[in-house]
Amino acid sequence: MDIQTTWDKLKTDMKAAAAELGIDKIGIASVEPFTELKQRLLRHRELGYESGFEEPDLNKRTEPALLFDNPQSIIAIAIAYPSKLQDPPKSEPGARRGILARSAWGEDYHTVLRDRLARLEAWLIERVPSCRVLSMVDTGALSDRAVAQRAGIGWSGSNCAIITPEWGSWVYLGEMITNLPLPPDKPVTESCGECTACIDACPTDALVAPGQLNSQRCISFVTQTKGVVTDELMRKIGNRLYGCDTCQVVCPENKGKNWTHQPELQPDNEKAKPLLVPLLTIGNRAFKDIYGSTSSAWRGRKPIQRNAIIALGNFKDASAIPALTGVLREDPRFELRATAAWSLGRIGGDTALAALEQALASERDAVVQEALHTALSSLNAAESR
Ligand code: B12
Ligand code: SF4
Ligand code: SF4
Repeated sequence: MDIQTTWDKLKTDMKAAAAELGIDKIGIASVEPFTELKQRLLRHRELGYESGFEEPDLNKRTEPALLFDNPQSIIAIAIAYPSKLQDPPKSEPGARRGILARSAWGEDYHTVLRDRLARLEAWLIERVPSCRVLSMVDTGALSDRAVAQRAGIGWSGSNCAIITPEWGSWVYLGEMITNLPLPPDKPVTESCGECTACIDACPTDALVAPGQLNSQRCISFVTQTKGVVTDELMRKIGNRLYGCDTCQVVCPENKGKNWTHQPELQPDNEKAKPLLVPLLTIGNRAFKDIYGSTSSAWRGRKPIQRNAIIALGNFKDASAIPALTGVLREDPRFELRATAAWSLGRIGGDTALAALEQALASERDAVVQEALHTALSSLNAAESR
């Protein structure tokens, strides 16, 4: 067998072994620098569209040779995840619930993909003992989507997601740079065509053009921040506690697609759609016990608690007033007190008004004082109308 045939055969065998390794799709990308992506990332930065969660070094992001000695190919993988809850609990008056994005259902996908990449590495080393690899998922320097696109995993959708012809966009992505000269795959030829459903459905117009996201306006990003959110964005967060799936839910390529075969990724309804009020007072330890194994915990409990407060305001459910008043009086974190003031103002009514006035008498933090004044003036204006 000539050398080329050897690597072709290894690639074919590896793809045939994918399912047994727990991997849903494998593609091979070349290690050429991602030159166009670099220009794109530069422009993205200039426009202020970055989230701040990306690797800041654009050379490292786009040149595999800076990350690995003498790279020869990149193996990209995709793992499909569920998009539907079975018999989800209802969100009802007096028992309102929030929702975690699908990417936070089940066990943390970083753990699951690292496990699959480790299995693939063992499989490769068994066949090629001199094989070297560098694996990454999400937190690595490379753009997982750009690698997946080049490797033929899927196309880059107008909602920014990699959309696979087989699994839709409900896939997590990971990759390994290797010293094996595996022949590259071709990018897929499908595209979004004339569709604009995701751009039309985005609640904040964060998709400023097809495939171009202003992260600062993306609800997924906002739910992962720790500070006080603007009135406009709080209203648009709805009851999302972590992440946002709207631009994928509306995508026709995802219609009817719900993947239940990856055991670790299956959701627990009570975690995916939790009651809001208990989240307001959850302690650090309990939070870690419940959410520590999911991908929603990486920023700690504060963003999720803040989002739970926002959700209660958006539901305008008066039964949440005592719990929100408790936050306003007792929570040591000013961001949560300011958000509780907003929520009480949004719910309105005499009890909420009294709680806001009482808090103003003792509040010492300037940000919370301002939130209290804003909430009170909007309530007073509503009353005099
Ligand atoms: C930072 C980040 C975010 C930020 C910014 C997202 C963004 N769109 O840039 C925030 C917090 C908002 C976010 C949200 C989400 N994220 Co995120 N995120 C990342 C991270 C760490 C880096 C992304 C990045 O560099 N963005 C900068 C943009 C400019 O580059 P890019 O998207 O990587 O590359 C594409 C563009 O440059 C484009 N492009 C290049 N040239 C050109 C030219 C033209 C003309 C056009 C139109 C496009 C184009 O094509 C590239 C490939 O698609 C990656 C992991 C990683 N290391 O790559 C995960 C990742 C992209 N996230 C992921 C997920 C699942 C999500 C959410 C769905 C989570 C949720 N449910 O809330 C949302 C989706 C939001 C959205 N519509 O994109 C997955 C995506 C899986 C998939 N099927 O695509 C990734 C790959 C993590 C993983 N390993 O699975 N995320
Ligand atoms: S994740 Fe939500 S906010 Fe972000 S682009 Fe998609 S629909 Fe818009
Ligand atoms: S909703 Fe339409 S435009 Fe958006 S990603 Fe899906 S197919 Fe593409």
